[in-house]
Amino acid sequence: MTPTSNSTAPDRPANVMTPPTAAEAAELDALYARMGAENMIPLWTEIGDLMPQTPRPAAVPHVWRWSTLLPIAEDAGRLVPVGRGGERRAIALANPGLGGRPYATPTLWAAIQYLGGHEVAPEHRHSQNAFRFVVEGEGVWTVVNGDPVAMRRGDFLLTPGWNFHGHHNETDAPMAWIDGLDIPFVHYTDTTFFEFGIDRVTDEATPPVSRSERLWAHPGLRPLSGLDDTVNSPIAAYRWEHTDAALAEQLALEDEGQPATVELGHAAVRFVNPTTGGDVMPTIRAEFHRLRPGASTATTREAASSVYQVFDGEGTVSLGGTEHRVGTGDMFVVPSWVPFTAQTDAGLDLFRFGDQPISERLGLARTHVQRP
Ligand code: GTQ
Ligand code: FE2
Repeated sequence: MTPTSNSTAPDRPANVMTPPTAAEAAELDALYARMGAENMIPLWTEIGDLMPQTPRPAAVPHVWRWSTLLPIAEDAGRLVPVGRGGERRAIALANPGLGGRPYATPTLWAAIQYLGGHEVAPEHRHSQNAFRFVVEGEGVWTVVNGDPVAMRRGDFLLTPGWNFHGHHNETDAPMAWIDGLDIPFVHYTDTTFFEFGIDRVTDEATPPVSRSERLWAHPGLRPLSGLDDTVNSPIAAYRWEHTDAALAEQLALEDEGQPATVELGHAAVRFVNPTTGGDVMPTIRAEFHRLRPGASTATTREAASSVYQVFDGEGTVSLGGTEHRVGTGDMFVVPSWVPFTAQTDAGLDLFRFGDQPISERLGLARTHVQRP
């Protein structure tokens, strides 16, 4: 390994050095050979890659169309059984910059999961935090720690780490949804544990509302039996009717001249843990954004990565300066520090999740907002 001067640090000034003599060059080569033999690497050959002035993600912006994702999931539904071993018929969105790993970003897994009529995905538990988001369909109950949670369009459902969970489809019709997990982060930190549960789900009842929601999902009301803060939100399902109403009211208040939106024509909410007011889980942030017809967002860069799914409407997103038309179900990735803008003529509802809680908790968060 012979370093060429500054080849990995193009944005730094070149070191001013007198060129080595032939004898010094030979000594240097020998020194680098010794380092290599002793499993040592000098900082000065690596610094441009390890410590650039701003993030240089390997992950790239990328769009996956729902019209591509769903038929592939449907064919997997015909050809691939779901059950113990493979555990889930989930197909990951693999970022083309991440070397063929099933990772949407360096920290986040995003997948489409498919469960045919009357199929059961058996219970298991793992360290990884997970959520589900439903862009269309219903009829599956996810059973989290023995609590059956109905899944319907627009719902955001939590499966925090180490809770047993399985899914069962009570209808004749198949259902697809998206999963988000911190699989890459947990893999990188070597903190993964996994256990099988029973081969079906512990409670096959199909209540419209989970026990968790009956206890926790009343606005502003905390049960006195639950006064200890928990790192994960105790709310198993954030229902679409609440999300939709919250967004609609922000825009209605804006129409009435009240300050309510995050920027003009842009309503937004964050899903939060009611015990802390912070993010729903320690590694994953989730939000819902609504742009009214004709609205556009500021251009934002964050030292964190995000995945979006269009829930409704149509619009144009700009990812690192490249524009993409997106519509219902389409998914896209915004890697760290890539400028992101959204604009819509028809109106656009966006579900978004990201790893911001990690950088924020560790003091690494940075955001740059540029208004036109
Ligand atoms: O539904 O339990 O997409 O464990 C990846 C891992 C879904 C799940 C995924 C999982 C699950
Ligand atoms: Fe799981």
